[in-house]
Amino acid sequence: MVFGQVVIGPPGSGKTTYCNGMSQFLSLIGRKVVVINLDPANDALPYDCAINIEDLIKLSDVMSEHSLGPNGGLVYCMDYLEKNIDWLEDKLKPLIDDHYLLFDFPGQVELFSLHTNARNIINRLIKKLDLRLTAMHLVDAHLCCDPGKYVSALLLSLSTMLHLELPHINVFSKIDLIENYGNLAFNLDFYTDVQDLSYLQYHLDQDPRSAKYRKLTKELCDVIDDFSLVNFTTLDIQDKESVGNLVKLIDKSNGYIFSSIDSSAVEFSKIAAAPLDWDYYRTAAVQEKYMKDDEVVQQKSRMQ
Ligand SMILES: Nc1nc2c(ncn2[C@@H]2O[C@H](COP(=O)(O)OP(=O)(O)OP(=O)(O)O)[C@@H](O)[C@H]2O)c(=O)[nH]1
Ligand SMILES: [Mg+2]
Repeated sequence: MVFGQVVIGPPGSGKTTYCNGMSQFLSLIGRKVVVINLDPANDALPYDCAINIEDLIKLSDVMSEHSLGPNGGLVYCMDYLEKNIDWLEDKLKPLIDDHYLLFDFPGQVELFSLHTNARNIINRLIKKLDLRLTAMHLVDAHLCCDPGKYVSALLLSLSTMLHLELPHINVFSKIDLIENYGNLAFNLDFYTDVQDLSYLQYHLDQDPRSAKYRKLTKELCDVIDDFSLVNFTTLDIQDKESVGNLVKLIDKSNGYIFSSIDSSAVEFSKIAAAPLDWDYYRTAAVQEKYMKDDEVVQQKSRMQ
C-alpha cells in the first residue's frame, strides 16, 4: 500500500513550506518521501520535487496562448492534467513501491470546493495506484482573529471536506504568528474545536459590516454546527514537536499506523481505539507557547 498526503488550502496558507518541512521531518524519521509539485504557479520550490507539473504544462504559456488570467490559467492547467493523467501515473509508478507521497496542489479554493478536475485527478490516482491519501487542508491561523473570516474558513473547510470525500485534516498553519494579529476573543480551543458558534454573534455584531448580515451568518453557522464535521489542529512548521504531533494524526487518518501490523482484527482495534495522547498539546500547550495570557479575553464567561 502507498501512503501520502494531498496538501491543499487557500493561496499563501503555507502549502509549499509545509511540503518542504514535512518531507524533511519524515525523512529524518526514516521514511522515503517524494514531493510532487502540481501547482504550476509555484515559482521557486524550496524542495527537490520528484515530479513537477511544469514539465507537462506552464502557467505562463497557458495565460498568453489563451488570454487567461492566473485563476483561469490554473483551472485550465488542472483540466489539462486531468486529460493527461497518464503522464502523472507513469511518473508515479516507479516511485510508489517504497515512497511516501506529498502532493503540493494550487491554492485556488474553487478547485477543491467547486470544480471537479482536482477531485477527479486524486480519485483516479487512488483507484489506479491503490493510494491511501489524507487531505491536509491548511488555513492561515490569522483568520481566527476576525469572526467573519473565521466563519468563512469554517465554510471553506466544510465544503472542501464534503467535495473531496477523503480522510481530511484541517490545520491552522503559521500558529507561531498568531500573536501578531491582535487579541483572540476566546481561548484557542474555541476555534480549533469549533465550539458553540452562537458565541461569535456578539463579536460579529461589533462590526457594522457583519452586523448587516446577522441572519445570514447565523444560518451559515447553523449549517456548520449541524454537520459537526469541522475541527482544526494547529501547526508551526518550524517546530518539530508540532510537526510530530500532526504526523501521528495523519498516520491514523490514512491508515499508515496499521500498515506494519498483522491483519488481525484484535491488533487493528487496539490501535484504532487507543486514545489520542496529545489533546493537551493540541490546544492548551499551543496557546501557552504562542499567546500571552492577557491576549485571550474570556468573553465567553463574561457573557454568561
Ligand atoms: N511563521 C511561519 N511562516 C510560515 C509558515 N508556513 C508558511 N509560512 C510562510 O508563509 C508564506 C507563504 O508560504 P507558502 O508555502 O509559499 O504558501 P503556499 O500555500 O504554498 O502559497 P501559494 O502556492 O501561493 O498558494 C511564506 O513566506 C512562508 O515562509 C509557518 O508555519 N510559520
Ligand atoms: Mg505554494
